[in-house]
Amino acid sequence: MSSLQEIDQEIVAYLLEAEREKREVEKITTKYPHLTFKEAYELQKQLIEKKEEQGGRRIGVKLGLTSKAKQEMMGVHEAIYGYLMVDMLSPEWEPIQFEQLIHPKAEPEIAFLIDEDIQGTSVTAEDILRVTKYVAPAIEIIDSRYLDFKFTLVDVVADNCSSAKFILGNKWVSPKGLNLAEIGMYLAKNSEVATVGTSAAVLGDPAAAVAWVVNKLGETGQGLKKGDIVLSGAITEAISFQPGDTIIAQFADLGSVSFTCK
Ligand code: 0L1
Ligand code: MG
Repeated sequence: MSSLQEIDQEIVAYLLEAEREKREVEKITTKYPHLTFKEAYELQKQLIEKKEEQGGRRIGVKLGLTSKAKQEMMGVHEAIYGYLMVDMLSPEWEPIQFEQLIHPKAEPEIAFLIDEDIQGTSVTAEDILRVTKYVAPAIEIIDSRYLDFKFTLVDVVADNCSSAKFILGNKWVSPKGLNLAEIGMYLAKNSEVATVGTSAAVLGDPAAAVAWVVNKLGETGQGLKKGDIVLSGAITEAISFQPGDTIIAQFADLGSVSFTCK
């Protein structure tokens, strides 16, 4: 019988290899159905540490399952979080290479640039606005390593919440004076509107979502650092794209962000 440590190493290697080889794989709970939510975060931590050992660098945090609709779909009542690594950040002018991904989808989000370390377990949306230098329009490209994007909560947390790439718009604005809970937006593919939403879909207010993740990190003695980027969660459902497609997310007050897939 394998020790827990051996199983963890095996799972982390399995997920990293799937990502490296751009190959979808069976979800880990098929082989290990008794893994818990807590163990999933431990696996995620080990996966990120492995990426760091291989030269990766954390540059922030992302939230997932922030909309009630997605939570209900997964049968959960809480959001989830993962980490953003430097190689996930793709400049707006650089095409996304489809062949470097498995079955990517794009979703619109609001990014926060944190200007002051913040840690705690009773952090509020107001605290987040106080330490946020800028907000910006963002598109997250999610690319679950699992077959057909099908997984349980445990699977997706261990897989760093399907993180793959993200793109930030070039208009960064102070959140002061903005009503971040009521930003309307649409996501278009090849000039056709694909989804429409408002930022209230993100736990009622994206700043409250960022407060949620800080409080969650606070439970394990972590927090956000000055310079961190936070992707606060998808405002609408994610859409698939193919080589040749151009995706744009247009936000009221925040401007737009786009990418082309090659
Ligand atoms: O960023 C996200 O909302 C993704 C969370 C994981 C669920 C998914 O891959 O759809
Ligand atoms: Mg997302």
